[in-house]
Amino acid sequence: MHATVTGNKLKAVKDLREFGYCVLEPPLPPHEFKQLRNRLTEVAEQEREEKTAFLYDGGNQRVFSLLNKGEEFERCVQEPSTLELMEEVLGFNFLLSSTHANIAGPGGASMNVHADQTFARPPWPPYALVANSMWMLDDFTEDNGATRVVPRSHLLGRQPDYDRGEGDVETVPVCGPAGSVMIFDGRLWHQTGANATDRPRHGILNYYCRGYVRQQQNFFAGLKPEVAERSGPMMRRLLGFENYFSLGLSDGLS
Ligand SMILES: O=C(O)CCC(=O)C(=O)O
Repeated sequence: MHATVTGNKLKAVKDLREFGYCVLEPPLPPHEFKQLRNRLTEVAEQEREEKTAFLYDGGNQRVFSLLNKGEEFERCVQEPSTLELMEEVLGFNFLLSSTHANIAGPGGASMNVHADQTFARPPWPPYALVANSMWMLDDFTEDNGATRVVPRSHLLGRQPDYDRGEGDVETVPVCGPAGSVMIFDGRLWHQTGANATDRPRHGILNYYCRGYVRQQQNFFAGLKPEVAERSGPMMRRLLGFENYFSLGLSDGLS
């Protein structure tokens, strides 16, 4: 049994707990989704043309620091239905850890199986420290490199042990129509699939963490000032400009 695409929050929460991931029906209206996808493909192409693109694994491309690259991405990281599910996994006042795109290009290889909380030394606590979301900007299929997961592996509470052959564990592709979003627990074992088609598979990874975990991206150092300046209360909270209990204070004040 695997998680299936759903528009029902209760089922999504149940899938997250049971399988370590859930797949949401497209949360954005079509015109907003189109803007998001267009902007990502435009930025990715520009970085390839300018020779600043981060290319790897025989055809794949990462596009980092999306918040500096278009307001479409600011809206995406704040999409309410995905944030509601993040709160289920990460609790009160979680943060945005990073946002970037992973494009599985034609001929791109699959990635090592891993969980996303590598920074945490074992033993892991019996809950996720981080959680990720994969925004499917194209139909995700087994052939074009849909993210592959090991359902229920979040319950193991550890990284795969390559010395015990767990790098070759069986994974299943998480497929969905363009616009769908997979939310997954930071302990879930997963990998990018190999893209055997002649078209790129575009995905955006909005990655979040508990309010007391260090963010992957240092927004205080790297965010364009105008993005911070125009951000509303939710964005400021996600970026880490608010306190979390006694953490993140300024001159002892929240
Ligand atoms: O692109 C994907 O399908 C997954 C990417 C991933 O696992 C990662 O970036 O850590």
